[in-house]
Amino acid sequence: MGIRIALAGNPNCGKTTLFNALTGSNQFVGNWPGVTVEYKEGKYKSDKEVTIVDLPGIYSLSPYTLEEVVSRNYLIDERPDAIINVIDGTNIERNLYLTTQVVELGIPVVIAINMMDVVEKNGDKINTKKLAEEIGVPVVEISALKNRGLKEVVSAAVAAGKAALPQEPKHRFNGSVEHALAHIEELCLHNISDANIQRWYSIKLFERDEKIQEKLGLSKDVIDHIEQDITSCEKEMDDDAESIITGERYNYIGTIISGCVKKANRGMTISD
Ligand code: GDP
Ligand code: K
Ligand code: MG
Repeated sequence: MGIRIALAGNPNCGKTTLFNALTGSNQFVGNWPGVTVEYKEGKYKSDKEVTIVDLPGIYSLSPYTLEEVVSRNYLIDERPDAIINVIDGTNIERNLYLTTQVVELGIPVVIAINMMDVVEKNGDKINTKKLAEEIGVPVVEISALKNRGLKEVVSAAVAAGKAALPQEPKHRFNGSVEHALAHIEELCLHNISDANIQRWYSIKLFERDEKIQEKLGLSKDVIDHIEQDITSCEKEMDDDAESIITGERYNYIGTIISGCVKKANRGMTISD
């Protein structure tokens, strides 16, 4: 049985370099249906049962760019067996914003911290063991350019994909948000076929994501009902729904970074 692994990450984190190193000349390159965004798929050089997909670079799973729409549709509709979330190790804080969202999809995730050659040259230290514990996914240090850690990261992703355990995000939002999310799930997400993705959908509905409202075919009645949950949370937290979610993600990332990343000459904190 074949395993499908998707590479997801910010633009310029090294996804295509990793994809080329893993697949060599075993590549198929085309366009995503209906759009001019490039589609790349290939077989893993060392095991033809493993298919790798290079997703367009994205900063979030919100629908603001064509790349974000293409990448998230692939992840939620095609449900790859595992995701390798490629992170630029010189820019972990910014890259983790996407990570906090990717782990909510319910698909097994492995983090590949790329550009480790540069990280080491800079003298920065990343506590990968602690990072793995905090986020709840395996973390592998790699350098796609220098061919380092590539076997390890694919092995970890194949193992995660075969185990097929639903990815459980460790992060929880403020109680008021969680209350609204639970209500939204109860209202309209209990019947979707893949239960593991309920949480991700509930967060998107909380953010008033119209593409997701449409995709789920929600009635006006249900949308109005959800709106009540959202507005009461917004009143309580005195902020708009999207800003609440974004702000809480950044707070969470801040605590992770201060415990796991130490930049040379700059003490314990990171500011890019
Ligand atoms: P993508 O946008 O995520 O597909 O990123 P690319 O694969 O196009 O890489 C962006 C840039 O980073 C290119 O100049 C790569 O050569 C470089 N790059 C990728 N991986 C590494 C790495 O491990 N170390 C170093 N030093 N550079 C890398
Ligand atoms: K690029
Ligand atoms: Mg690329």
